[in-house]
Amino acid sequence: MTRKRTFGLITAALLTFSAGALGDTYAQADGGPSAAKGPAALSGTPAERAYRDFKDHGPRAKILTAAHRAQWRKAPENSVPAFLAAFKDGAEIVETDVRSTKDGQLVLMHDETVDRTTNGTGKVSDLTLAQIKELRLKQGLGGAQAAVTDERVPTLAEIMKLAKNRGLVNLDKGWPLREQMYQVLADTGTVRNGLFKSDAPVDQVRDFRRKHPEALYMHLVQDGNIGSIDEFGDEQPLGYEVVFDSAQDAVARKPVIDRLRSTGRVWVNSMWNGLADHYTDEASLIDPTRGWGALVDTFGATVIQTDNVGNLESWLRTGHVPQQPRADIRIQAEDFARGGEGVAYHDADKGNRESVARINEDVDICDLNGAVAVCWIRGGEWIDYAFTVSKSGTYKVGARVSSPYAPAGTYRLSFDGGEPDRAVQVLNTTGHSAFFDQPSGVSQYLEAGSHRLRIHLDESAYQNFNLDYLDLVRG
Ligand SMILES: [Ca+2]
Ligand SMILES: [Ca+2]
Ligand SMILES: [Ca+2]
Repeated sequence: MTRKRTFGLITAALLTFSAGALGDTYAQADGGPSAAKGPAALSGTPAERAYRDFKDHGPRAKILTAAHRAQWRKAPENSVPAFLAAFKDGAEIVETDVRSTKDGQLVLMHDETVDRTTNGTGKVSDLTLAQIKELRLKQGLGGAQAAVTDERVPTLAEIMKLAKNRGLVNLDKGWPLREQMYQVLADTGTVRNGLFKSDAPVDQVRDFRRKHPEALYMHLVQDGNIGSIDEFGDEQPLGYEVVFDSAQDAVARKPVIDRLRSTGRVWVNSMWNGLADHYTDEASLIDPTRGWGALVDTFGATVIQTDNVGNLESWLRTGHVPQQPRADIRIQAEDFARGGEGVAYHDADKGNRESVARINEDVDICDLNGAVAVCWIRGGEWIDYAFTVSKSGTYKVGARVSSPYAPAGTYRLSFDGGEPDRAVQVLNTTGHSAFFDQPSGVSQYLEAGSHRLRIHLDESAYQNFNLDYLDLVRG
């Protein structure tokens, strides 16, 4: 059973066997790993369907995808192409951040300053719209060494027009500007596309909602303001964004989640550790039951906010997270060969700095929001991997890496004790937790059987990246 986009009578018939009430978990009785997708509302634009789906919180409500700061894996965060890509990749909701310029115009910018994400500097509130429009956005999540693109900072009005037929926009950071935001939605005919959110005092929220009953509103709740659920009384919001740094938090307990689900959507965030304990995107890529599966089955999530729209959508539709790109052989960086220092690896400093795995060995292994990776990579180090080839052939090698630096590092590969191949430059990915697959350009013919691969970190090069895994793809 898929979780998303279920069509047709056969699906509808199967769903009649689904559990109507919440049992011990939120799983439905369809044999699938988790809650099934209800039949999607098929009529209207994607935005109209998202609007109806968001207001549906029944036991068969479709699980919705929210793209955090838009699809920044394909375009700068909070940029026009990142919004287009997020909706195209299947997100029903795109989360964004609204701020006011010096001359009172609403623009999309996560940080208080433009420093991280653009080629400019200064506070948004100290710059006019014209000045901000002069700036260019940086790739991905930005950062000091990220490449500058041709994209510009969008206004809220520009993005709402873009979203009008495509989906919902979650307006984060903008609560103090709510009246002005509402006016932009009214002016652009997109009141049904804007999803307001805050953790403001309940009285303040109630005033806003009574004044604008058409506005979609979701409340952010964690243990510190759990009392707001009672305070809303019979004027419950359409959903709650539930934040719990530990599964032991009161707000994450089943009676609370059951109650929230009975009145609206339960929105949970999987971008990094601490938003929903350790149930993250990266953990989901290793095993969905360590992330999204648990969020749905144990914590009642009916909206998941993610930095991995493509993989979440795939999991919701098929129950699987695809290998991207497809790999014939995947060698996890932390699964290095046995034998210790000087035999299986050379590491620059004694001890395993983060000790996430192989704690008695010197190769440094980190948990980067759920990704288990070799970290603290330094020039002169090398690591061996033993692996088995089942089909002889020529294999192309790629690596899943992360780094906020440019250059990020240089490595060479050698097979079975041979000479190291060409130097491969690791490219900036705009964050330590922003992993991307990067081809190495190295191809190697390998006979079926056992092999050994060594990654050499050039002594003379700047080395500051993290290695999740190496992929071998047969050509
Ligand atoms: Ca070490
Ligand atoms: Ca090291
Ligand atoms: Ca790994």
